[in-house]
Amino acid sequence: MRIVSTLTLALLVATAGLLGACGTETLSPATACVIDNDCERGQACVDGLCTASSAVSDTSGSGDATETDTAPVEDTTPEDTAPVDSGSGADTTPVDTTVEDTTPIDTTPAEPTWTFAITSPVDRDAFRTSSAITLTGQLTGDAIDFSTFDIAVASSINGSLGIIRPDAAGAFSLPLIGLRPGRHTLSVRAVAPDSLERTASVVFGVCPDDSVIDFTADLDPAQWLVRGDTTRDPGGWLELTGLAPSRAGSIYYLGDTLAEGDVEINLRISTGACPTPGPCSSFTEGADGFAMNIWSVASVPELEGILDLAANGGGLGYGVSGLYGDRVVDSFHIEFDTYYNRNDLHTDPTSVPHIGITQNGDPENHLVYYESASLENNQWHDITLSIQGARVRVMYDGTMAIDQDIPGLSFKGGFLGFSGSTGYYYNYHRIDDLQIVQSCSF
Ligand SMILES: [Ca+2]
Ligand SMILES: [Ca+2]
Ligand SMILES: [Ca+2]
Repeated sequence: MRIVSTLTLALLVATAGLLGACGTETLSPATACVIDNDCERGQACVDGLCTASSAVSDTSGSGDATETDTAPVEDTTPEDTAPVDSGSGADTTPVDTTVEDTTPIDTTPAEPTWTFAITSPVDRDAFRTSSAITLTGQLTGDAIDFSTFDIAVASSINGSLGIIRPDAAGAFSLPLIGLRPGRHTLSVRAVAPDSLERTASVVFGVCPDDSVIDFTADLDPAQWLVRGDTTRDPGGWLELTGLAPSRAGSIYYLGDTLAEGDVEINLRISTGACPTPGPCSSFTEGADGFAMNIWSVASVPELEGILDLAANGGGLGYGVSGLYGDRVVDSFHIEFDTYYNRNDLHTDPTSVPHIGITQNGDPENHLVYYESASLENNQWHDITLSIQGARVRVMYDGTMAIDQDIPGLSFKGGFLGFSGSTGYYYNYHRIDDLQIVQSCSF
């Protein structure tokens, strides 16, 4: 039985035809009314009787209609539900389940209120296996004590690298020890005490260290081509000439050739008049100097053919072109020249001992040079040669001695070795700790 509106007036009996005009409901007596609120939902008070509102203007009394709409809906709900519940229990179960299923959709996973970032390494960094590599990062969030967070670090190559804790302000760091060579994806997972977590990753490379040849062992004839007066000194370095006039010698590494393109080569050099490298009181005019040469030739016999032609003395064991010959060859030279040639076959650009860059077997054409009076002091000097495209850099005892583009330079690689010579004047000419650094980039 439908509940009649609260305003109770005398019931008037209406005709069945009038009820039909009221619309959607089953037959029931028309209700007397004064205002719309006296009527049921969907009805309006017309001429003292509740009448279906579709029969009257929708625009009338919208504020009132809202109230009348709301109340009956609440009223009718239990009435509609009750018969279903009582009629068939089996039917009600799926109805309830459907409603409950929709509830979990609202519980989306909670997002941490904090963030974090890896600050080092950065993507595409490249390291050597001997490099000190440290992971650093920072958690960020308002008024959060991060000291109880866990930071789990793992590498795609090494696996787990440990779990650390940041400081209260969220900073964390972890030395990455023992990373194996290769391309590492470092995954970092930050987990809060409430188990909410975030992850970040960085990709970088680790290259194997390039071995240093320290000449402590006897030279393997299969690995080294040794010519002239060059020997391995029992002290553990190469001696190119020995302390005597008119000497010449060279040594070339046959184990591998240098690739075309960028390269870095480290070595130590020493030239002077004392038999033991280091401080030397007997400083006199010495000569001539030595050079590191890289010849772009296809075979050892071809290399030997060039060396057969190479001029000694002022030619430092590599002069085959220009004033020293007509051999056409692609080669790169860095010379450590301690004798000022002038009005000889060629004239040096300076009277001071110098580090010079030349190419193609021509000792006269100094593309760039650096004067160094200390070059001949018998002490060890650290040399780093770096070629990147046409850019040539030479570090001399940690000082940037040469840093210059050489127009047209295109390093072709090839057989690497050293040559030295003496003349009327002479010196020891020593090489040690040779390291050829392969490119490392990711
Ligand atoms: Ca050594
Ligand atoms: Ca020179
Ligand atoms: Ca010279």
